[in-house]
Amino acid sequence: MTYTKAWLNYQPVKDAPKSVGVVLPEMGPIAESIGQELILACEGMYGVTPVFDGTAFMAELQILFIRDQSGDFGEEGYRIEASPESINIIAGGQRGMLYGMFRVLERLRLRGRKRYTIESIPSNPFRMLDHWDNLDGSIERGYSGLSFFFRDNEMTVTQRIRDYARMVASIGINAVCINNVNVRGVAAELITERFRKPLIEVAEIFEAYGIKLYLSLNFASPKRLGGLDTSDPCDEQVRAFWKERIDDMFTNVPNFGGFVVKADSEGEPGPFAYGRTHADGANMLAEFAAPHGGIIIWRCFVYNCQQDWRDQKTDRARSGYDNFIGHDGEFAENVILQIKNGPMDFQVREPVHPLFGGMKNTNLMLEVQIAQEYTGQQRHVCYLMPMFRGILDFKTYSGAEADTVADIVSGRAYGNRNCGMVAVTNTGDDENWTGHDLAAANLYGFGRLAFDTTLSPERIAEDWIGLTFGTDPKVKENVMRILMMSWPAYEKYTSPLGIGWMIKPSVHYGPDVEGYEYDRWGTYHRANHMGIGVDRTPGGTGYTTQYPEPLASLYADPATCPEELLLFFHHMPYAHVLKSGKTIIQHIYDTHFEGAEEAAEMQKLWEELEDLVEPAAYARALARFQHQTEHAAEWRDRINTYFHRISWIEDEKGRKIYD
Ligand code: GCV
Repeated sequence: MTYTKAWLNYQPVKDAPKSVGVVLPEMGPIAESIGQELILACEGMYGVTPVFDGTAFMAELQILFIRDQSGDFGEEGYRIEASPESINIIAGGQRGMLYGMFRVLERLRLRGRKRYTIESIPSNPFRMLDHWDNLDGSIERGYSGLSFFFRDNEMTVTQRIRDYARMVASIGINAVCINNVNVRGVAAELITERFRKPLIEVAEIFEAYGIKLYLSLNFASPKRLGGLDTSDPCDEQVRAFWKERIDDMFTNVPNFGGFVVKADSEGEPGPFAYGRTHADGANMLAEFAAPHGGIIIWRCFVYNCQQDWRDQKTDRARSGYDNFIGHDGEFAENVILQIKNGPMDFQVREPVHPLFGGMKNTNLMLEVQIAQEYTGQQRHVCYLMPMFRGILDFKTYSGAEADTVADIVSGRAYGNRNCGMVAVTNTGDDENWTGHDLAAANLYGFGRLAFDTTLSPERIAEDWIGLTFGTDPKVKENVMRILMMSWPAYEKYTSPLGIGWMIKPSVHYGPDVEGYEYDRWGTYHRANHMGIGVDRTPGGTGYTTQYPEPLASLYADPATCPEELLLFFHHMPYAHVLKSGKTIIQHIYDTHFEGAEEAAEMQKLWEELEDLVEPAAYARALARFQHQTEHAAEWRDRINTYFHRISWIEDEKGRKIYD
């Protein structure tokens, strides 16, 4: 299948030098990738093949790689000193050179040959992508085609994996887990001989781009693969099973990073079945991975998914914190806890997960989802960098001098070495990689933001637009407007004021206000004829008490609770007046009309680019914008009708609401 080059699309540029010389005094797979990329880029941009020999210094443009011995840049940082004639990329290791080179190529494409100096050291040690790819080729919550790692219970090793590795290395990703955290059926056998050969091939491709290969494992493997009658992490035979498997994987698969584990979560097996804690489970695996420098990434997405909707005390939002906080400090140094950004599940708006401020003596990783499971599934545009920016900037009040989420997950706040950011990725084998062409902005953006957590969403979008669509000012203006209005618009026409859900069960797409209301998943809005929202104050589920002060009090009082989260924390009457002067019900009507209009406006902004964007990309995205406009109107009408019917309160503006 053919596929686009996304943002690595090296189109001819204006100020092309007639010759390019490269001095790269390095050997090995990463150095080779650097050389190959420079050839590709210079041929595409300038129509010249760079020389790598002694004549390099005579070229009109020279690119020099210099190894820095000071240690200041670590393995991954770099300094670029550029002028129109020569560019020095100074780094402490080859990964730094690789990242520096990609930044140089971006600048050459976006701004031409200029004089500048940049220094960059990644904010986060781990910058990871998690694939939820299944062995049969399907992708759980995947909205851009099938897997390019697996098909028909086999691994596929193709050029596409190399191009994927190039793409994600260009944004600084250094770890990728290739299989779904729900490890079902034959996927459990990825840690056996059966998949060894293709796994080594993928690991080697990744290695050439500075990416460690990770696998999700099934905690019940001792029973399922080893024929034991238990998977108790404290059982000697179970320990022996894991030691043998883990030694084998690290010894025989080069560039292997470790494992991701979803345990005791949504039906996946875990230590609870044996009366053991998550620390027992994670540390046992970590003990065997440690001699190899391996990492165990343990997910905190643990909650009761068999809840009774009548039970108003049990609160899914509480569960991550309740299950893990008591184990702070117990996890081994090579365990990283992977925590979703919010306490529920990647909704369009959630408070920041209280574990970020809570677990000070544990390595933590922020998990976000660019697959847009609940934010339009790559059919609606929803540029998520503004949301991620807000999460990273959130002050946890956990006590350290610098204690935002960015400070914590970078390791700065509490001196942790193993930590970072991970995204559930949005790639598949679709022609454009990400289903919606504009969804690639989330992939690109996540990598850039994980590498440099100080970047603004606008700055990232500007770079992505230029690299993907070229530098036409109208394209830049319109696509920027679309991206920046997209998350607020999506929030407006879907569920209001932080309450979340209201989507069709299972598929998680399209409006269904009561879809999850009487279900077992702990996802309720509790709307009745008087009001809506979940009381999570001390008088309700008590979730607010999981935050330190002043956050606990701030959230517990409707007068100080940030309004965009009001219904997440409080059950409020429809007649409650917001700071805008509007009642909640009027806010619901207004935002739904506005959001649907904004969806139509985004379509219009795209249509203005008909002759300015490559025709195939234009057509692909246009079809999605048309769907989004219609679907946003459906959301508007369903939500407004529902609340009109149960509240009996009229829209002040007398607009059309169906009854
Ligand atoms: C991989 C949500 C999704 C599931 C996913 C789960 C998780 O519940 O709907 O498909 O499972 O999150 O993060 O493990």
